[in-house]
Amino acid sequence: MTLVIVLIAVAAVLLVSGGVVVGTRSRRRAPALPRTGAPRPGAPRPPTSPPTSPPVMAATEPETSSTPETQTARPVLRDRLGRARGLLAGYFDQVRGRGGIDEATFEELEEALILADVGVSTTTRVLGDLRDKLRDGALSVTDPPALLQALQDDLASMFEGDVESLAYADGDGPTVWLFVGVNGVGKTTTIGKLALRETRAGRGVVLAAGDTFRAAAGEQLESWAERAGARIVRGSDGADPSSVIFDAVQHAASRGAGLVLADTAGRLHTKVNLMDELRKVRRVAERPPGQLTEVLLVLDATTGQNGVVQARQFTEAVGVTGIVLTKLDGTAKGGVVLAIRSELGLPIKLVGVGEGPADLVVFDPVEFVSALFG
Ligand SMILES: Nc1nc2c(ncn2[C@@H]2O[C@H](COP(=O)(O)OP(=O)(O)O)[C@@H](O)[C@H]2O)c(=O)[nH]1
Ligand SMILES: [Mg+2]
Repeated sequence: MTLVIVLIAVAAVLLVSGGVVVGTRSRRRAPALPRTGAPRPGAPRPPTSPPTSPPVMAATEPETSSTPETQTARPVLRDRLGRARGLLAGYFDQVRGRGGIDEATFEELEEALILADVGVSTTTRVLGDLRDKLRDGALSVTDPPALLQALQDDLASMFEGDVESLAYADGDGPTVWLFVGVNGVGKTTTIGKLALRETRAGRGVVLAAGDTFRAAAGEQLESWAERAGARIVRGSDGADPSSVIFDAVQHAASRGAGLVLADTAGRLHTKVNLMDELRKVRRVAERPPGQLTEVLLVLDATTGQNGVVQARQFTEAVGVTGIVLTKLDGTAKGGVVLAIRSELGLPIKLVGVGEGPADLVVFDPVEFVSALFG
């Protein structure tokens, strides 16, 4: 009799877990389950069991206490772009100080934009257009401040038509946002900040710890899950990243969580392997019930033009829907935003301007360009 009761109890525990390796870092903690290797997505799987207990909604409740995480004041872009503005300000002051507009004015502007990492081809094109407009009368300005204003308007207009908001799926399945990018650019941090934003908006969020290459990556994501009150699905170190993402989607679907934020590794043994792995991850993330609506390439603004090269590689491999540009607070090379937009045609969806939980802002081109111009 005792043996029968024990067997029933064990079966109940297995049903509740559904075979998914889950940790929840809500303030009201759900029972932690041991971490094991996750099965590969191709392997035969038991049917997903319906939850036999009410979903743990504590993980997705918006927070009400006054913890540092609840300090949501949006950082002022102008303050955070101090370095980039500082670089340009010297040049712009010089331009403003001139009596009129001549070839030297354009040379100064060219030098400033290239130093700010706008890139040679974008700089040449933008200044070329401005020169043409002046020559054929489409633009009639005679004083340097008006020329600077025209340049500012032209730069902001490069972003016209961009869809900057992140897309949610229409149907029932959980929305999946996949984050890709090389090591150290800020993928995990960005996911953490977004998890906080989305749980606060009332969404059920599941984080998929798809960077199984480094043990620390999973732990880092776990601490963000804890801050955000999101759930997390992890595999064992070195596990197949696709299987972790597969399990996270299943877990979200079975718990009725609307959003999966999928982390990935930025480095494997060779670059070819990474791109192959990411293609596979993408295929798995697209499988129903998951609905992949965003593949976000995270780029570190401090690496400047190198970001343009990375963006080409990732776009060819996995099809990127938008860019998250991080560390704009720490660089004078903020102009790389313009190079990325004009050379790749990809929308910049979010920018990171610090390491804190609120330091992620929706990209606003007009605000951005005017912050650069002083
Ligand atoms: N200053 C600054 N640091 C950032 C930003 N985003 C990420 N970081 C830092 O960059 C480092 C690498 O971030 P991480 O998320 O681990 O990168 P990952 O390897 O792509 O996942 C960490 O020290 C982060 O705190 C940002 O917008 N500004
Ligand atoms: Mg990471």
